[in-house]
Amino acid sequence: MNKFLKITFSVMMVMGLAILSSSCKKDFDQPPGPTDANIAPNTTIAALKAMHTSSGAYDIIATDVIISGIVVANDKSGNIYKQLFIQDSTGAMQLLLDANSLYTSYPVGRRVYVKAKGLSLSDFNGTMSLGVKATVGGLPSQEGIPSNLINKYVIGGSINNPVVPILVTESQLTTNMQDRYINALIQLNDYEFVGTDTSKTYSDTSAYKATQNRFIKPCSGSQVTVRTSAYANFAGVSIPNGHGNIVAIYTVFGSTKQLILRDTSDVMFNDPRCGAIPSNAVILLNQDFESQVVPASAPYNPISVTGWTNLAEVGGKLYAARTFGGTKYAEITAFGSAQNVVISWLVTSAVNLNNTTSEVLRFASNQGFIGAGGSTASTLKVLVSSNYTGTGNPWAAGVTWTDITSQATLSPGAASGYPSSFTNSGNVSLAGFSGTVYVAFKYDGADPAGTAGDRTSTWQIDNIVVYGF
Ligand SMILES: [Ca+2]
Repeated sequence: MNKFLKITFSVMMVMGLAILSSSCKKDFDQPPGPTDANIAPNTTIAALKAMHTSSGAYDIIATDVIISGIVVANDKSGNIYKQLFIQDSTGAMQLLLDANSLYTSYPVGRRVYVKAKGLSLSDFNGTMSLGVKATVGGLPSQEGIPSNLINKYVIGGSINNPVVPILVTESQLTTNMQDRYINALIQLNDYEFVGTDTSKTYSDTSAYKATQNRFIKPCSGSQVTVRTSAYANFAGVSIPNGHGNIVAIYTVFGSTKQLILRDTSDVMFNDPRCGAIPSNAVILLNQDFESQVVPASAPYNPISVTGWTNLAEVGGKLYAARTFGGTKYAEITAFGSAQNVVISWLVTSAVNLNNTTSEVLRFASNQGFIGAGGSTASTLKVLVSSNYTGTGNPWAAGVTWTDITSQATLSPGAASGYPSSFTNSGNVSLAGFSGTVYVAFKYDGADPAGTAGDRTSTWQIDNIVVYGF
């Protein structure tokens, strides 16, 4: 048997088995679903997209191009209108069809074949679509395939094909028109809606029916637009306040990355927000400094918390209890000290890591007045010790500290004044430590004569939390 016959024979065997098994499984109450058409796609979606290289152009497909893909999004919720999004292993495409209730014929998971000859490949600000070129108001326009012609170009195949969103990071999503993720069903993990959006609904519920942009962001990183039509049946649903994963169709509008939701079930924001403590966590340390006494004006009190150490190694400056914007915090600065070296320590009370696992440290910091003429070298270090005893000089010989600063996100600082808000550190793992530990915030600054040697940043530290599970 030559190779071709062998393959043909084995394919026939498999087909025979498939027919046998399906005839066994499918009883009279289960009519057979639609099957794939006897059409051979000859072009990948990536290859089709490569035929459109000039943004705004209308490329009429002149040859017998046939693509095939699985429907990943349709008009079921009303957020998508007269469009289908189909995807193969190379890319994704938006089909413009001038008809309503497309989801009844083209459910998510259905394979479709598109005979593209005669259709127009164009883009709207970088998001490509396949439709027909028409003239609207005397100008060329990319329009939907007329409803009476849809069956000529779009042929439905098998249903219930698996649809798995492609897990990506925001940096993988580009605004290049050929980007393989444009029009595709993608997933971004660990996002949440920005705080100002959590009191809103997904879209406009007024009579104006204006499409709305909302914004999601990771705990640290850039935000991404979630764009929702006021005609979506979830336009009036409240934006969720949690954190988690999101599935959406990725589109671009010029240089803007836009996500289009299929439905609210694509937004799996069920975890506590960035900076919030998980509900199942065991709190091992929690200090917000709200019990500190802060006079209306200087002199301010040094931070004083039972079990904590607040000591000046060099320069005589202590962490002070201060308040601004409705919260109290610990503040340290070399500014105005006239000292060549200012080293100060704020050490927490003992943290017992014996009864938990996967411990995490979080805190918030704010850095002001970096000073234009001075050094930008970091003036704050975050340290952990397993052999500090909780009393005495933390800098004493024999006391060892592990520098974990690089694991934390610190306030970027401002040359003059302060950033608009505190910066959350993110999760700093303490899982590598065991027994009883202490966490230290070590300030290392200077304010000598002149400005060249200035290291005068003012650091404000708040909401120091350690938890485990
Ligand atoms: Ca506070």
